[in-house]
Amino acid sequence: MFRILFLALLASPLALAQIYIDYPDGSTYTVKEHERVFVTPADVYMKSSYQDGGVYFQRIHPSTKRDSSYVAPVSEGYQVGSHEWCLNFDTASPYSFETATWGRLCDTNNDGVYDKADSGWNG
Ligand SMILES: [Ca+2]
Repeated sequence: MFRILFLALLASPLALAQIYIDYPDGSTYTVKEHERVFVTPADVYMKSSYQDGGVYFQRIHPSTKRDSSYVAPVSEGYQVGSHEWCLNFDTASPYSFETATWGRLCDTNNDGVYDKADSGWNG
């Protein structure tokens, strides 16, 4: 199980596409601006050093942050990679791991649409 941690980012914003995390339980979290996400199977600690030479490690716990409401994509219910899933996938949704999966399994000629020209088409 990977732990997802959030820390405030002090650098300037880099911009960009909205990033969100899909959890196995179906919940999601949309990463806010200035947040950093660390995904690791290991325990993570924050180190504090004191002037007297003391060093203190404080364990950072996995994030429990979730978006307030989760809306299941319309393609949910079809087996990932199936003809129906490929057809019903919302290609206008924010880029995600699912989008990458759709591109790999459905849009095999990488033209942005799933149709007869793709090798997995069986409609
Ligand atoms: Ca295609």
